[in-house]
Amino acid sequence: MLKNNWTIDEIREIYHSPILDLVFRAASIHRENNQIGEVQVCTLLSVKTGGCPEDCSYCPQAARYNTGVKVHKLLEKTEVLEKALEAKNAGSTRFCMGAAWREIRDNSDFDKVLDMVEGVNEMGMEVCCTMGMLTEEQADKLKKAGLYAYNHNLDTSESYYDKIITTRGFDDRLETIGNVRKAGISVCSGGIIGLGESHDERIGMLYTLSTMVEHPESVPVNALVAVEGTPLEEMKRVSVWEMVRMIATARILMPKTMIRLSAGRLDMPVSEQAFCFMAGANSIFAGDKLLTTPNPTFTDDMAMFELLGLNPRKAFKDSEQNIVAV
Ligand code: SAM
Ligand code: DTB
Ligand code: SF4
Repeated sequence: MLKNNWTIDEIREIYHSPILDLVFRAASIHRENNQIGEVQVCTLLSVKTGGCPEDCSYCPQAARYNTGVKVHKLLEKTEVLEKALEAKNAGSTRFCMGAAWREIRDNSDFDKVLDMVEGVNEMGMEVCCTMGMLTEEQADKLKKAGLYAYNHNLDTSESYYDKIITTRGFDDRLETIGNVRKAGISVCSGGIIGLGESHDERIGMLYTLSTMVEHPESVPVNALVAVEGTPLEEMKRVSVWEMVRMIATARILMPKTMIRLSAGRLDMPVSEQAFCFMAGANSIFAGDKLLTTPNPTFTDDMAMFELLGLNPRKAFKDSEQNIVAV
């Protein structure tokens, strides 16, 4: 049974339990609820990079920081479909397009995005977008075009939010997530650790996610990639134990959700990543680039899958909708 009335105290107790007990409990729950060894492979593509008006202190794409990212306007559909096919041929089943926008606007760029979504869906991949805030009507249009999932991270807890971002509020995030849900699109929402937040703030973020009326279908757990030029450039890399604690707690709270070991894998040896899979992670971003920062190569990841006996998850397993002949 899924539970969405977790209390902060219950979550705190789980989160602070001895690490081996925590991992054992999470691994047991993972086995009872999911196909063991199955890992969803997603690929990201930044379809519009940099120049974002927001002030998210972790983000290399905010226009106000000097980070040297190569800014470009919205890519053409043909280029996007080429990249999606490349990802599909490499074994990826979900393709996520990111745009450095504060919000989606009703303009010709949005029409182009709808076209891209349609194209990728026709290729038989789960299509995901992460493009900032959106309205109910925009979510409906994306759904009609074939969008499978929308990524919109809480990023951090409600209490720490204004230390990290001032150009929007935590409630704006919840509103967009609500619009995605109403349109019948799969919700992908998680956050970042290593922003200087306390344990209680990590617990607070997990509380918001796990007490949603429906748990998000996927929860990315990112380790901050500290990028030169951002206000958080000096932050220390989080330890594997912090990632494991976060992943294991998320797995216990949300047994059926895909928990994605997201940004930060480049610096993690296979042994550390194995611990995260043991703790319940069952999804990764593959391909040598995340949005703007490097990630392990497909070849390295396939070698890791072979070594750990992991198998890529098939597309559309949770839904009979959107299936197209391929
Ligand atoms: N602009 C949209 C938004 O903010 O929702 C979508 C793109 S934004 C780059 C997507 C997500 O990337 C953010 O919510 C954040 O969790 C993650 N992200 C950005 N910079 C990061 C970094 N340096 N380290 C880890 N995750 C990061
Ligand atoms: C998510 O939670 N992590 C991904 C994806 N969703 C969009 C993005 C990570 C970005 C890391 C920094 C970069 O490459 O620009
Ligand atoms: Fe813009 Fe998203 Fe980066 Fe924030 S995280 S600066 S909204 S691209």
